[in-house]
Amino acid sequence: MICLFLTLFSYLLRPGWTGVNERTFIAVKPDGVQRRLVGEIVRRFEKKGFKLVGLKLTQASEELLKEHYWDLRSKPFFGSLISYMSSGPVVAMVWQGLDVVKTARKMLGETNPADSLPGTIRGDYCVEVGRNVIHGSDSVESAQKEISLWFRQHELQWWEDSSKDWIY
Ligand code: D4T
Repeated sequence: MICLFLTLFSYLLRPGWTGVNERTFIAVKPDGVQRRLVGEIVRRFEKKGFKLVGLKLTQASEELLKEHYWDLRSKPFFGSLISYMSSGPVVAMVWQGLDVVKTARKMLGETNPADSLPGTIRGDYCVEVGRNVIHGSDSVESAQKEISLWFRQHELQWWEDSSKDWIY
C-alpha cells in the first residue's frame, strides 16, 4: 500500500512530460517565416507523427530572446543573434511525442547548415549559421524552460489524437 502511494506520489511529481507525452519547443525563425517555410516545417513534424499542442505567430521581445539565449550571452555573436531573432515574427510551436526532443534535433540538422545532411531542415533550406531558419530545444529540461518562457498554460491545447493507435 505504501509502495503504491509512493509510486503514485512520484508519478504526480514527475519532472514534466515523459514518454509519448514528451514535449519540445520549436520556432521557425524570422528568416524561415520570410522565406515561406512555415508550412513545409509544420508538414514535416505532422507527417513524422508528432502532435501539435501549441502554435502562434509572435514578435519576440529582446527581453524574452535574451532570456531564451541566456547561455550564449558571452558569445561574440550574441548581439547579432538577438537583433536577427527580433527582426520579424517567429512561429513558436510545441510538439509532443515519444523522444520528440531528440528526434526534432535530428530533423533540424546541425547548428551550422554546412554540417547538416540533405533531408534535414537546415540541410535543405539554408546556408549560413546566422540564418539557420529554425530552433529546437536541445534537451527535455531546456524544452520545459523554453515552453514556459514562450507559452502561457492556456495557449497549449489538450486534444485526443485519433491517429495515435497507428503511430504507437
Ligand atoms: P538554436 O538554439 O537557434 O536552435 O541553435 P542551436 O541549438 O542549434 O545552436 P546554438 O544554441 O549553439 O546557437 C544558437 C544560435 O546562434 C546562432 N549562431 C551560433 C551564430 O549566429 N553563430 C555561431 O557561430 C553559432 C555557433 C545560430 C543559432
